[in-house]
Amino acid sequence: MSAREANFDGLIGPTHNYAGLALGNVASATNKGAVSNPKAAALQGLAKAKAVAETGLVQGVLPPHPRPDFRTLHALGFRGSEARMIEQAAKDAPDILANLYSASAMWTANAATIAPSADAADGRVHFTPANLSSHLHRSLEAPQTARSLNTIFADDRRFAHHEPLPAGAGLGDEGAANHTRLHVDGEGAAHIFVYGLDGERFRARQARRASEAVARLHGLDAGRTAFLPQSRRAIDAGAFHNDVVGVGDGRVYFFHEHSFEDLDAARAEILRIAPYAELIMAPADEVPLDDAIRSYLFNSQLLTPPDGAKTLILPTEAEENEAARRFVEKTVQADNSIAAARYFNVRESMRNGGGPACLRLRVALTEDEVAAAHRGFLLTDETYERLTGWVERWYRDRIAPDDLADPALARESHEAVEALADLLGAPRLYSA
Ligand code: SUG
Repeated sequence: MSAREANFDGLIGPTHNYAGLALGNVASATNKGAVSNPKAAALQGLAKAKAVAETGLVQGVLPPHPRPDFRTLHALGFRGSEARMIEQAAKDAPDILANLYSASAMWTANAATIAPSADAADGRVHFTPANLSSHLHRSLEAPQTARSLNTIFADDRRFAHHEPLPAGAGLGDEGAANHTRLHVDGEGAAHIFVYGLDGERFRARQARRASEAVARLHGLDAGRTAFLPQSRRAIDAGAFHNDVVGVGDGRVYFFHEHSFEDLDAARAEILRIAPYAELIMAPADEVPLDDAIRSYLFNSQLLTPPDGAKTLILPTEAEENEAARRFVEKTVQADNSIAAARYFNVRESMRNGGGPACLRLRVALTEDEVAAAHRGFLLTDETYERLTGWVERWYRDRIAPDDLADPALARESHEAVEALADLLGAPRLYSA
């Protein structure tokens, strides 16, 4: 039975804010201290997910994580009532508190790496949550990500869940954002893992050894798996994950000329493991690397809806950038597999460096596997209405940096996710 791509979007959490936590992420640094709008953020994300669902593709959501993370506050020695812990952390370690408040679990392209059942040696869908060890705020995500994935994909005859890799400098794993699967019917799928090389300004976040471990765990065919270095230049320009400079779907890989350290070697390697690959490259003289990163042109979703018209789902920032917009127009008109482009406003997430592709985790599933997934997490018209109602009920429309010291924000954010667990039909989601 052939698998179809399902997208699980991160439901943006009620504490979404701009704390400038991510090194090498230009948008995060630029917007540090700005006032966020969590309500708008969540509604923007849901509207994008709904539009994808309406193309006929299976669409799900991954829930926000409880924030602030009281377990970690406790582990760091803060004691007393929750209000007291917040007050103390705001005074003694506001930087730590900001990390514990981050809604970064929204960027589910970093939640895990997935292998569809057709590609895994044991015929199950494999999941490895990312350890996200490069940043404190992101390293806190793995336990809840594992809980959420286990809740949604519970049937162990069909779904195999691995532990996140051990955290450490040589094993940083940032999940599917650095992994692309290419395939055509009747041929084995190819897996491209892109790892980072430290630049002069910024350090790499994805380690080669981590990608290799994930490929081993998932039982991928070594003859159809490639490990390619991302260019230092791209990392230094702000491409902290490879999905900022490239995206693939089916036979197509759409990428920037400066995304790989060695372009010719990368091209040859992709064509070796996927001889059918259609490589669509943006030359730097048409789209300078800085424009590609500022506009998030490549942080688009490349979708094949049931009608077959391969479509780019881009952020409005790419429409506003002349070089990016022109290249999109040219690509859609050219004789290639990309047939259409649509722009979406996910500006609140973009201001923290997360575009349409960051907000979704792709899980290719057969119909039986979709049927075995927890229904509550699939986005139907009904769940969309309930989720937007939940956001309207619980979310603030502004969070300024000082608000993180407000125990009321901590309390209402926790109450919100507890209510969500019930709404999704998974009351043990945060405790299982
Ligand atoms: O890890 N931003 C995220 C953005 C992740 C985007 N994901 C992909 N490219 N797949 C990050 O850099 C900013 C949070 C803050 O600054 O508060 C942040 O973590």
